[in-house]
Amino acid sequence: MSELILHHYLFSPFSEKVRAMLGYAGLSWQSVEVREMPPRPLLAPLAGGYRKIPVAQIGADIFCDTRAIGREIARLSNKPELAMENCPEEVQEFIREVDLDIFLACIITAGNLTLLRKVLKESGAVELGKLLWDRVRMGSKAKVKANSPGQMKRMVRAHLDRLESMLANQPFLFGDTPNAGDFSAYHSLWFQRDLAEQRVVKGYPKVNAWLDRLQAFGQGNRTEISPEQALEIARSHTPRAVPESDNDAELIGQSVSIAPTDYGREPVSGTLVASNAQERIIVRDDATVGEVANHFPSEGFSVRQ
Ligand SMILES: N[C@@H](CCC(=O)N[C@@H](CS)C(=O)NCC(=O)O)C(=O)O
Repeated sequence: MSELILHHYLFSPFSEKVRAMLGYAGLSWQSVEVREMPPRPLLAPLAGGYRKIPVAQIGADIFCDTRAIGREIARLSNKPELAMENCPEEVQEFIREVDLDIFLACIITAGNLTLLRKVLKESGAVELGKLLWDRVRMGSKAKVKANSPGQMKRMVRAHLDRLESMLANQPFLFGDTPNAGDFSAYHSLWFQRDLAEQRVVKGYPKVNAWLDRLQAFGQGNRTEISPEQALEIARSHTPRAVPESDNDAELIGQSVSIAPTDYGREPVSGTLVASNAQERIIVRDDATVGEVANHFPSEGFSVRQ
């Protein structure tokens, strides 16, 4: 069993990205299911204010954002292609686009009765109402490029056309085996095809076969644990040694806040202990779990003293 604990929920596309990576990586992992929106009082001591899901935990180290999580899965499984920075620049550029603009276009245009019914069945009417309100509020505070519904539908179709041609002569987007780019493109289309059961993906046979191929890897070997157990694991560990820093020299050892720059921009505060091209790490002393380290990708996050 790897020590990786994933804090996630069923309907979260980015959680599905990580579950699929864990399947490809063939890892055993521990699962803590969380609510679809804050407050999440049993995750807060670990996430420290970061509101996005999923979050991964290894002992007292907490990985915020699927890029930071992908790097850990790559390390644990010895599959370097799951870490974005190990992929060619062309793939990294593709990931930047599909993990934000294409993701938002897929999610927003997927909304339909089928999806609402599924969330209603899973969570009940009150939670569904709160969830819709939460997402409207989160959207109103976001700093992302606004596209009209018509533009977003065209973006989804153009994206599907592009994937269909990328898959013309190969089983995965960039060759014979998947890499981080495949998983970044996978989760938004899983939401469209498998959750919302939107028909648009059905018109793309190669994309459908590729989604099936990724799903055939499974989701690794999952064991449920309680949020209290995850907290106890953090409490009984100390953060691991940090890597060399070659960025933010003036901020190392200082009290800083780190926040995503796009949406869900709630900051996490702590002492900056490492900063390099891939990640920034802060250490926090939490009243419930003691010292924990939060890892964030350097790209897509801002740091403030
Ligand atoms: N860049 C983030 C995006 C994560 C994200 O947008 N997650 C969505 C769920 S799929 C989220 O946090 N929604 C708000 C929430 O669940 O509170 C990552 O790669 O992890």
